[in-house]
Amino acid sequence: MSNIVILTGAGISAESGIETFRAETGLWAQHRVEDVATPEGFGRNPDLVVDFYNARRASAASADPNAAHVALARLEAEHTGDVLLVTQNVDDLHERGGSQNLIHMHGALNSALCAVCDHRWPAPMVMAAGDPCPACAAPAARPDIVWFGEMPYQMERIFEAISRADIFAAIGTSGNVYPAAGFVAEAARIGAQTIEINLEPSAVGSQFDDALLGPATQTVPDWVAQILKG
Ligand code: BJW
Repeated sequence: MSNIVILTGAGISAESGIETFRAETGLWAQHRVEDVATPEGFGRNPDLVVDFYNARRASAASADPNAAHVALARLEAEHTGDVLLVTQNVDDLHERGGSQNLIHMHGALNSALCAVCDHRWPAPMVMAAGDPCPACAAPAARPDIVWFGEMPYQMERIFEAISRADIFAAIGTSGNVYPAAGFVAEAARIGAQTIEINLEPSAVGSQFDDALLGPATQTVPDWVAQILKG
């Protein structure tokens, strides 16, 4: 009975039509990171940041989970050990694909956060900067997203799961953003088998034991079938 921790990134949602960040024509080629994905950018121009996430929320709502999302839900349902899915993605395609044991370490588009009292509530499709918080009434609504310089969510729970992992897989992530890019080193340190599933080797690709290269909608169902066969 093996315990599995899976890290996913933008590449798993690419074939659902959601843009990745670091592709040649990806989100970071269209927007300055400092403007839309830092607390300082939000402080300077909250409308710009809220509009960026409103557009991404609309894009996610019109996308459907693909065969890779569904395969990971099947793994969670059928595998006899623990399966924890840690996603850097802010879309909800894993949930809609059927995954339940899931951590959104970089936040979620469908959640709003009060910058004053930390209350969370379901984000409307179109947020406005300065929407009032339903708990404390401060005009301080912000997207519930982890920007650069902020602490990713549920790190203790993630590292605890990695400390018990027999298998660690990273799917569709470029290995450029920490602490997520450091999970493979931690998993290797405790002796887990590590595998990278991606179109091409990532920035930390050399740290994995194995690689499965190709589009996630093909490689992930194949990998899941192999694990479930035992
Ligand atoms: C396919 C495919 C297909 C495509 N099939 N594959 C040095 C060490 C440690 C930390 C730092 C450091 N220097 C600076 C830092 C801090 C900083 C950081 O990492 N900066 C780097 C730029 C160096 N990190 C932070 O600030 C984080 N907080 C933090 O560190 O707090 C302190 C702390 C330390 C230690 C422990 C705990 C806490 C916060 C990071 C927040 C990231 N935020 C963003 C934006 C917000 C969310 C959003 O708007 O969606 O999150 S940045 C962006 O990058 C987004 C993503 O989640 C993240 C990762 O991107 P991802 O998913 O990898 O996408 P891409 O586009 O890069 O790659 C796609 C991949 O898919 C590619 O490999 C393709 O090949 C592949 N692919 N099609 C299979 N069909």
